[in-house]
Amino acid sequence: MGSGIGKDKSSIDDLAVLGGSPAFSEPLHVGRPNLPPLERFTELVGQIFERGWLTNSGPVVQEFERRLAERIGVRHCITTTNATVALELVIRGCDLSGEVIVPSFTFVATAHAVQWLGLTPVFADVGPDHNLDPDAVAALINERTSAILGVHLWGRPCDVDGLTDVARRHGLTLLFDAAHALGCTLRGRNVGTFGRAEVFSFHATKYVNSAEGGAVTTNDDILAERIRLMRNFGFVNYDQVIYLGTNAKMNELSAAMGLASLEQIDEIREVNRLNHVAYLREMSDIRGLRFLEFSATDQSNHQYVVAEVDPSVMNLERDEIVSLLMAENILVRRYFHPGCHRMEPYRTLYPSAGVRLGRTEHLTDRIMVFPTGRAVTPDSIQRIAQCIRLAVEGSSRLRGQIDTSALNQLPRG
Ligand code: T4K
Repeated sequence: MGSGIGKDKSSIDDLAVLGGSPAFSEPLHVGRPNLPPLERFTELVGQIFERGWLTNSGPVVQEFERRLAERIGVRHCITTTNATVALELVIRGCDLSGEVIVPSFTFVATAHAVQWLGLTPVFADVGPDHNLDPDAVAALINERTSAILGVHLWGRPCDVDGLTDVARRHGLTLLFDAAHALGCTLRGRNVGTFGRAEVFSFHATKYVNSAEGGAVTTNDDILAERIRLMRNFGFVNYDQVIYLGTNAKMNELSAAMGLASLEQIDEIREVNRLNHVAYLREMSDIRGLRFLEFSATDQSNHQYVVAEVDPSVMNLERDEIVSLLMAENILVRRYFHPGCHRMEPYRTLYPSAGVRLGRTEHLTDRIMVFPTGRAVTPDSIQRIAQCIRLAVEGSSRLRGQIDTSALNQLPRG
């Protein structure tokens, strides 16, 4: 996992885009898993081998669910194969129909879950906090609307009060995609307890990881029962099926990874928080680069280090600085470029959505996300800052000269 720090750079000519050697000899990724101690994982796997019980709500899954529910302070936590499927179960479990209002500024899974079930995702713009703007949501409600699906982007909670108010006034179901927000709070209350249900992701790149995995949390007993049935083909006992179902079960090996990962979250939160502080310290003086801040009173997992590039001040486009950093082996990401509404099938299905998504388009053209977690050290953050500082100082020489075409052709892992 070492990032292999290369030679120091002292002038613009040392930048890799101008022929210098990369700042890092190995790629520094966004989303490197914060792996739990191998001994703890193998201890749990050893127990799984002894029991010979691999899936179908085994003891490790049950323990993972119990600990998550306890930590979040919610009555039900139901794990699944991943968060995308968890969203689908929730949407189906709530009997939604017609239109569901979602942000376009999110990972495409949020919209896909709605579209996959034959409903229509209606994209609403976000506010300055990058989350759904309740006024923009209210303006899109009509007789076909059945729900609002907010996303706590970057782990910063939505305007829950504002969205709850809109949902109540119009009799809509309110759900949250909390894939980024495990361990985050809003005025002291844990994410995972809002709306009718919330959905978490335990993908390898997440704060808590089970390699692949997700969960639904809810205080709604009826919905919880439906989701438990749906994730296991609708079986209520050995032979009896009483509900339409699918196979969305988390297996014991994933749960072992999840449990071991959950046990280290306080330590990872602190690593992430200190990295965030270091990014702010090293780069707050760089013109045209503004890091997203987090509430001082609420808790965050600091899983994402997010910055906005202002090209008119930096004198470089976001994609130019991203390409320049990639040449240095700093694989910053353009989450969530270009916005769901500009991806297929949505751009073809809903071609006019962009008209009302001014802030979304502004952000998706300017945001970049930096590596964090255990894979990042204060030294590496200093090194990243050095590259950006040299680029900004030499921007008049670099502007328009950096080839950004490769960004749209990067293979997926
Ligand atoms: N809602 C929201 C708001 C979400 O952000 C997501 C997922 C979901 C719903 C759906 O959750 P799941 O159904 O996945 O549970 C990644 C993840 O694949 C995705 O789970 C996540 N959001 C999204 C924000 O990030 P990519 O496109 O960045 O994946 P990828 O494969 O490029 O991985 C990122 C980097 O992580 C790689 O460059 C290297 C590193 N990596 C990755 C994996 C898988 C590792 O070092 N080891 C690994 O095992 O989407």
